[in-house]
Amino acid sequence: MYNYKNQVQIFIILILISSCKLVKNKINKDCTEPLSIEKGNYIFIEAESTNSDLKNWKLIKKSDKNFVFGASNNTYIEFMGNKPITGKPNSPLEYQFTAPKSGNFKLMLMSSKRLEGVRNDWCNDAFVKLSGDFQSANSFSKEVLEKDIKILQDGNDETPELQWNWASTAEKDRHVYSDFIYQLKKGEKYTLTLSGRSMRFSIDYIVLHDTNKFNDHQAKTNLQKINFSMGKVKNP
Ligand SMILES: [Ca+2]
Ligand SMILES: [Ca+2]
Repeated sequence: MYNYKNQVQIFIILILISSCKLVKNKINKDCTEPLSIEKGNYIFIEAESTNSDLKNWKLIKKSDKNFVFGASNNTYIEFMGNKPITGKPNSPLEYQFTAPKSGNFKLMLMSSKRLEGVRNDWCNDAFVKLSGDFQSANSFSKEVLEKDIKILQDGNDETPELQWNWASTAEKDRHVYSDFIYQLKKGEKYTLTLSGRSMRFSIDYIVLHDTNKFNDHQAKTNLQKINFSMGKVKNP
């Protein structure tokens, strides 16, 4: 009798496991099919996957005391040079990528700030520049986009610390805000350079999305779904 009950329990557990798997696969399918990275609507780069010397950027992993939960690949980089308020471009990191198709692509960073008691608008920015055969698709000239421009968290002082938030706002002149949109050519190689500005600013991944395909809100929502479905971001 005891053995029989055990067998029934095992059977029920097996059914539960297999049904969970079905549900999981279905969710993955729903999330990835209409918005796959392969279709070339996104260029996705882990911030930690650079061949450059990290210098003042620190690699942060799950075992680190200050790890901010939810990072893609469970790894990200935190800038530890300059000061929490600001500084000159420091510790440049290079990322090479090939445009999957011709079109206008907008740059966004998944980012986090660690204030340790300083003001809300500190620890929240970096610098970016792009080189290669591109044209500007926003208000900046190509020459401006080829030099370091400050990129800060969307919402500036309103974003909560120790959480992942988008950074896609450009600030070239004080309090004049724009974004980073590049007109890329299919098959061309580009180099994006990310440099530190304020201390304790972290970057998890870099993404460029096709602006003709998605607006900002759609791109942001889709990307978070893709990350979960591909297992890049782990649940607690
Ligand atoms: Ca700032
Ligand atoms: Ca990452």
